[in-house]
Amino acid sequence: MAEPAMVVLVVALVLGMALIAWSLSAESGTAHTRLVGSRQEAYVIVRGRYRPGSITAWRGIPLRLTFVRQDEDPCSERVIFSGLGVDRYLPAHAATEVTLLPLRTGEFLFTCQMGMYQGTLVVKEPPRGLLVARHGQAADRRA
Ligand SMILES: [Cu+2]
Repeated sequence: MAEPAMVVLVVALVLGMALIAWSLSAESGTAHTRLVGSRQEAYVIVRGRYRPGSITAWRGIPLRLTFVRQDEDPCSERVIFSGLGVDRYLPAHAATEVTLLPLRTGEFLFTCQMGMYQGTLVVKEPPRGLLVARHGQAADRRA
């Protein structure tokens, strides 16, 4: 094979693999919550599964998860965090906010009522410099 053709082939292969890796991470990847004022928030798309499938959050900061249900599968009409005592109805084609205060670090499974849709909430200790007020009060970022 001529050298330029080889280069084109290698570049195409690398781009193809990068594209596959990117689409896989977008499909079932991990997301971290965003700090917005005194809370942290994240969005979860409910369509055939939960996307992202894993959400990392800080302990001790009120957390708002917005579930955007884009399917009509009866399977997905509830989301249950059995370890956190949360069980919510998710209307189809609507966004439903679930607010909770993660007080313990660890991994908390969230599922549909039959356990076919599965996601994980990973609660971590916030880093130094991130002041965490107790009892769901405002959290503040310190320099
Ligand atoms: Cu289900």
